[in-house]
Amino acid sequence: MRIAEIHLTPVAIPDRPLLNCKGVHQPHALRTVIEVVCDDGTVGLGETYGSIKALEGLRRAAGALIGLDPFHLHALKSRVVAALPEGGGINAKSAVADHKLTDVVASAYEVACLDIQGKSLGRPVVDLLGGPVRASVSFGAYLFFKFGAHIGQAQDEWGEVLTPDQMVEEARGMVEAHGFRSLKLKGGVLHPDLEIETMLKLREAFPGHPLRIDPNGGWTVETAIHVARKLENVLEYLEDPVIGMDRMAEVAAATSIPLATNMIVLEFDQIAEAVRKRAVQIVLSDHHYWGGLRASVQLGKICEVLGLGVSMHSNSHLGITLAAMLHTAAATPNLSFDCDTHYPWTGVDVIEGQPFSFRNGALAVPSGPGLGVTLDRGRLAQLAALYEQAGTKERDDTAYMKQFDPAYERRVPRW
Ligand code: GKR
Ligand code: MG
Repeated sequence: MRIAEIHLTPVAIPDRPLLNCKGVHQPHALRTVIEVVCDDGTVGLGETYGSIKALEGLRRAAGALIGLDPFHLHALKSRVVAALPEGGGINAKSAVADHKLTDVVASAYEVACLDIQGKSLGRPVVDLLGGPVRASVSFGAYLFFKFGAHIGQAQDEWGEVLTPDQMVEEARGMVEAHGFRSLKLKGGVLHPDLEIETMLKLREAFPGHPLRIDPNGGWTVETAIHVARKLENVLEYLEDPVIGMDRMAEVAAATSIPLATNMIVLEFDQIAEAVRKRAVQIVLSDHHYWGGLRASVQLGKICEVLGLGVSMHSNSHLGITLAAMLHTAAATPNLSFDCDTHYPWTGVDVIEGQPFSFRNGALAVPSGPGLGVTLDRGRLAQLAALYEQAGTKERDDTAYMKQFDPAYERRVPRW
């Protein structure tokens, strides 16, 4: 069995005006849907970022993968590395952390190859990762402050969320609709004292629900320590309060709240320094940039050995990514926190049938062969057409924020 063709389809997903420390989500989030077709007709699916750099990297590596045995995943990685000799970072200039292009590209194709392997063996991907340690995976509510509407559009069903009380209502909506337990607030948006008040109100409204806040490095060390003192017995973990290993270590030394990250430990090479400096206690895995599903499971093992916890990061995504996250989470024994997902904000999908529906905040691991999801060509065509119409080719939350507020400036840290 050999790879015969690769099809890459950039798509746009309607998104809400969700706020973070760098600005606001644009009307569309971008993704790329990957189809790897083998000479026997088996098709493997993948999904990754939709930025120009991701797309170009995927395109350039595609030619090098024709003829590859989809079971030969080490060869896949070396072919990708050889096809992209300059490697380079993948994220837009306005992002606050960067990922290696070669890891992102290899990961996207690895997922598709694992889908092919599973389909040809008649086994779910989780069985290729060591088999499931859990039949379902729990997710948390991803709470965002938000504007009520995109520029020129009517208010969306969530309305404006810019105060602590409005955030409690957003959380209530998420919990009632999906049964989530953990509640994660995207912070770094309002003044830190208002975000402290928000967390305290969430604690009051949802006793017993694990709470987290993630300002994406939007705070100074001083602010982060102030927030941590106020929320000492409130948070399950504090995610990326500050940017940089040394600053994280300073905050970690000043609080008993575990610090989590998807911004300072993004690669295997960074784990040793983080441990030496006691900068983080929990690493968020994400197969899109850690190098794939197998690498994410390996990350879990390394964290276990080093006494670090593991949680799972998310960006805006579709059901192919969600299926890949489910198989990975199910095969990571020490993933002991509810995973992040933006899926409830997404509202559309490219897979056949009903979109994934959370039950008590959890999703069953798909049991069909491979990833267990099938591409709906009609839906793919619609979102591909939207990509062409939308005209957005890069995520830039800061530029879009400037359209709401021309005086807005990107400042990390802001508070
Ligand atoms: O979607 O605004 C967002 C998030 O801030 C996202 O870009 C981050 O990558 O969810 C992420 C995080 O946990 O840092
Ligand atoms: Mg984060």
